[in-house]
Amino acid sequence: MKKSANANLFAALRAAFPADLDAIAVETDSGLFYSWRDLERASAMIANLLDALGLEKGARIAVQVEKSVEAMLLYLATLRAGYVFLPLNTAYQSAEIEYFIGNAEPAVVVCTSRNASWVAPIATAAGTKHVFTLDDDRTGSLLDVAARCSDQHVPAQRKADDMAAILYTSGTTGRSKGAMLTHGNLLSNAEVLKDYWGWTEGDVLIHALPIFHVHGLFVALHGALLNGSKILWFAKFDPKRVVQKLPEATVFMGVPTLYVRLLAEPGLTREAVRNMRLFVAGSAPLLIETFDEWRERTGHTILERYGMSETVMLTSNPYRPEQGERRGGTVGFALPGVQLRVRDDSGRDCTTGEIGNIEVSGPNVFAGYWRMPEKTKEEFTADGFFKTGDVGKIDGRGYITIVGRSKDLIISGGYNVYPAEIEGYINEMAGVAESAVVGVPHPDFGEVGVAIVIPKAGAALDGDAIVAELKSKLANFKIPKRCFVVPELPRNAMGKVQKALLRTEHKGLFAA
Ligand code: MLC
Ligand code: AMP
Repeated sequence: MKKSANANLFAALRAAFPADLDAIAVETDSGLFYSWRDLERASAMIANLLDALGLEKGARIAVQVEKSVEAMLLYLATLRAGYVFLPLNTAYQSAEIEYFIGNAEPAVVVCTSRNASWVAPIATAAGTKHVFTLDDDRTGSLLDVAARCSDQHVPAQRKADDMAAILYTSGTTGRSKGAMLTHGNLLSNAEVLKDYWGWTEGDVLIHALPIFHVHGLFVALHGALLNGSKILWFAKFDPKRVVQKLPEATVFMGVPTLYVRLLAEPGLTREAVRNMRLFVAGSAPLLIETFDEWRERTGHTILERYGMSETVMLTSNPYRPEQGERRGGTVGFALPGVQLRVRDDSGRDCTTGEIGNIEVSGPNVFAGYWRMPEKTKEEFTADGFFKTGDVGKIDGRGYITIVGRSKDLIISGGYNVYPAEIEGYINEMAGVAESAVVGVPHPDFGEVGVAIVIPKAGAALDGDAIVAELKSKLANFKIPKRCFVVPELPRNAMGKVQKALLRTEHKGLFAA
């Protein structure tokens, strides 16, 4: 009987490596060079390490490490061996990590040696059998053990609907949920983007995003790998150094904050971008001012696209002029294979230009939330569309504009911050009666959180002290940039806090 083709995403990425395996695949900002052969061999060695652990199918490999090529190789190795990659933001602190590890029950946890003293006990308590360290200077127990493994490995046979990764996201409500993405979700999206964005021979990608979220881990990385393209790798986004490397690159991807910071660099000139083919922005709304200024400065029109952890990429402005112009303030058209509709709260399709809830379906849409069948059910319509929690409209030419969110979410520098989570922490503090966290405009991060706190009768609270206490508990990007202590919050007739009024009151706090 004919064996069915292997739908393992790694197999597809590997098949796209160039014939010359000694060509440079990755050049890092610290001066290291990795050939395609290096990627092939090192991912095989780590995959063999994982295989030797005798893990069960579907085992999760949770990873909280600094960005490095070795961390990327661990991702590739996890796919290759057929396990499930679970990336965690390096900013997460112990309470956050405890939740993710407790919920996902990973078989393997990989952390930095600096954090091992507190991550390892959390992992052990959750039943994790194997804890490794991996640092961003090519050291750690993971590499020590992998160095003794074979550099030959046949990718595990996987079906398109087998799970490849879990990304934690708060979705529309409540505690973080693990979005289960399959090999098929990721590969179908990567293939569509390869074609839609015109990836071509000779492309070189500047990779300056973190690799624990969709944008850096999937969109940017898969884009380059599936095209056999060289990557100029930045462990951390540094606008000056990115500008210096622009002449060697053709493709750049960033959240809007990266574009704002690049525009502040005098070195960003038409000459610097002379070889560039494509600038992609997404993960948060790109201000029209940034879009316009970029075009004026560089002669390039940023291509804005829209996606989510649960769906990878959903829409994109056109790449080819014959498909239409790239329109600032819009996220373009639904990608090929994606069905996107806008409906009102009663489920009626909105008319052209009418604002409603964005719902989507397609091969890119995730398999559900990890161990939360009820939640998963709630987030899908009866006819199988995923409710994004984003609110938008479609114009007469089919361009989609996101006008807001029905989910109470702040997007700060491309990271999601859930007010309910921050409010929960503030409300537990001594002397606090109640709090509200709202997003306000910020010139660098696009939007940042501001906390408004009511004290209990007789309690004396200090906003700065509240911020300081939050810093000891939560990832830094979630910390409200300001905290006000006030006697009361504005409420409607039902007693519900009117966050819109708070947003209006504080919208000028960080005016540029
Ligand atoms: C850092 N800080 C932030 C922040 N990042 N504050 C608010 N929002 C953020 N995003 C704060 C820190 O708390 C710290 O404050 C100070 O800035 C310096 O920290 P840093 O780590 O040195 O910051 P920096 O390196 O400048 O980081 C900024 C950044 C980073 C923009 C480079 O946030 C980033 O890489 N963002 C990209 C996120 C991303 O990849 N999103 C994609 C999600 S996928 P203090 O007070 O402690 O000093 C997705 C789907 C899709 O959304 O469609 O793509
Ligand atoms: P995440 O859960 O981190 O994947 O974030 C997904 C959310 O980011 C989406 O639901 C949108 O609210 C937002 N988002 C992504 N891209 C864009 C964009 N181009 N414009 C506006 N919002 C965006």
